[in-house]
Order: sequence, then structure tokens, then C-alpha cells
Amino acid sequence: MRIGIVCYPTYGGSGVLATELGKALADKGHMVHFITYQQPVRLNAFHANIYYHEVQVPTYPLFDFPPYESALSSTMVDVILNQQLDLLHVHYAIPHASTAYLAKQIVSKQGRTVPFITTLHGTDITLVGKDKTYAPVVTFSINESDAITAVSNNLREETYKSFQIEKDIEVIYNFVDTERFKRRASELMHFRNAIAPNGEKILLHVSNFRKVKRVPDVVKVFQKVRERVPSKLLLVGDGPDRPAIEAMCREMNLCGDIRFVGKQEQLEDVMSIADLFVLPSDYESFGLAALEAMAAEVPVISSNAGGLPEVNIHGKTGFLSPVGDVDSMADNAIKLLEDEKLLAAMRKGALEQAQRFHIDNIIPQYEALYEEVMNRALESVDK
Ligand code: GMT
Repeated sequence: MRIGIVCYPTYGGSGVLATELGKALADKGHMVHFITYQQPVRLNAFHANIYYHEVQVPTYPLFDFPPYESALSSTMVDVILNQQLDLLHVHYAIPHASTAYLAKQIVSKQGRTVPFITTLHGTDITLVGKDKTYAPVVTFSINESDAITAVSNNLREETYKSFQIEKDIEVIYNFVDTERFKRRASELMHFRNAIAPNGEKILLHVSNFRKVKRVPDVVKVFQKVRERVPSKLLLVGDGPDRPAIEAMCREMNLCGDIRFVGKQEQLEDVMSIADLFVLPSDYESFGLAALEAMAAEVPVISSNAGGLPEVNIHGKTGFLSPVGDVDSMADNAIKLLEDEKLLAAMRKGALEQAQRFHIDNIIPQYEALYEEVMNRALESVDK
């Protein structure tokens, strides 16, 4: 198939997932065309079946806000027509679903029928999409999608609760390449020793440092854990809350034990040296970073928000606590770190759970959906 993938190219989970999906589809022989305003972060190697089309957004003195959506739709039209795309798969509804709808209308005037699939990822529904400013366009463009998928049951339910959706939303879970994230602790011992030279335990948090991630809770949990278990905290990623978190660490006198490493591409290396992954978010539709940690045998201490209970199984792969319950999260972390037997069992449980979301189990679900959508489009042309 010739598939156009539209996503945010940044470090966010939706872009990561979309890029890994495109790479996996290309490995299976499909022609994959990424249409984004910047090279996606995980699209970092040449592949004969992968094409990258950058969206250029010309500016003009009249524009306070350059019309990105028009540029994106026009690029989609160009790629559909010149690369003979069979379908478009857009990730994150805003603005990708409405731009795909427009592109579909434009090419239909030229006799081309190109269906589009919208994958809902999280805040496109639960935060930004709900905003009255965007909601009418989001509702319309989701309903106009030829197929809709959500990355968890929770997100599917949230979508039905928040919008008037007339179509079925299929749940296709996020996935992980467990081979890539296979734990390589002994190989990376030098790295571990550099972070925790006296054999301390390592707690890890990876995010884009936005409010929804509740990074201050990570630091508070760490402070409590550190009082009982010699440990270090590794903070990976960057975003708007980072300066405040750095200030908080200074105020709490924790700087010596907390390492901010910024954005990292080799997440598998970082995951490999961690003992616990901490994700106290206000909401996660899924929690892809937690799944990647589990694939590296790292148990997860998380909130029970959104789709997290579908990924992190309480007592098997880690522990769940109510949002904001720092004491419970710290107690759970201490319980795990002080009990090597329990930690080993949870590491095993985490890996087993990650296998359920193995890339090889999930990609065929997308391929089947593509076939179905293309067949439906062909039938509608024949009628
Ligand atoms: O919705 C967002 O906050 C952005 C999005 C992203 O691009 O990072 O994250 C969401 O999609 C990920 C991939 O499907 C999920 O693993 C994250 O849980 C989800 N984030 C939220 O729901 C907050």
C-alpha cells in the first residue's frame, strides 16, 4: 500500500508512535510517505520505502498567524496526487483530521478517492479538543474520518463522552519493539555507575514537562524515597515546566541526586539502567513511555488516570495510586526497592505485559484496517 502519515514530528508520544508505525510498515514492504513540518525525531535512518515531505509554510507581512493548515492540506494534495497514495493516516486530531478532510475533498474534484484514518492520541480529545474554540471542527472532522482509532479503551470512552461521535471508534493499542528496548544493564554498567556511583537505585521519569505530567510529584516522590533508599533521579525530556522543576530541586536541596538529561533519542539506553519508572500524570490516554520502560524490565509507579490501568497492572507490573497521592506512590516505590524478590517479580511482570503490546501484534491490526477502509472506498466508487 502507499500510505501517507501525518503527525507531529516532535518528541511527543503521538509522533513517536506514528513514526514507529511508518517504519514498521515500510519494513513490511509498504510505501510510506511522512508529511510533517519537520523531520520526525525517530525518523533517523535511510529506508528505501520511506519518503519524507516537508510542509513549507510561506509567511507574508499580512499574516500574524501563517496559515499552516492550508499549507498542510496543499502538501497532502500534492503527495496524494503525485505519489498515488492509497490512503492517509493522521495522528492527533487537531488539526490533522480537518486538513485531511479538506485534502480529500480537493482530490475528489479531480476524480481521486482517498480515504483517511484518524488516530486519537490523548489531549486532542481530553484537553485541547474539548476547548470550545476547537470542538466543532474536531467533532466534524472525526465524524468525517473513514475510520477512527483510539489508543486505549479509556480514550475511546472519553471521546464518546465529550463529542457527538456517530461512528465506531476502534481501539488499537500503542505498541513497543521489545527487541529494541531489551534490557542491556550489564553492557551499560559504565553509564549506570556514572549516574549512581555508589550503587544507588535509579528512578526515571521521561516526559515533555507539561502540567498534565505532574513532574513536581515525581520530585516529591523521589524526596520521600531517598529518605529511605539511597537513590538517584533521572529526568529525561524538556518542556515548559522544566525551569520550575529545576528551581524546585534547588529549593529542596536535591540537586546532587537529580540529573536532568534533556531530550534523548536513545531512550532504550536510559531505560536499561533504571530501576523504577515514575509517571504520576493527571491524565494519560495510554502512557507510551511507561510501556517502553516495561519492555526494558522497569516496573512502573504511576497514577491510575485515564488508560494507565490498561497498561500498568497494579501489583504485577508496578503500582497505581490516585492522582496526586504522593505518599502512596512513594510507599509503593519504597516497598519495591527494599524487596529484591518483589522487584525481580515485577520486572518479569513488566516484560510480560510489554510483550502483549509487541509491535508484531499491533501492526497487522492497522494493516487490516487499511485494507478494510480501502475496500470500502473502492466499493463506493463502483456504486
Ligand atoms: O495528547 C498529548 O498530550 C500528546 C500526545 C503526544 O503527542 O505526546 O500524547 C498522548 O499520546 C501518546 C501516544 O499515543 C500516549 O502514550 C500519551 O498517553 C498521550 N498523552 C496524554 O494523554 C496526556
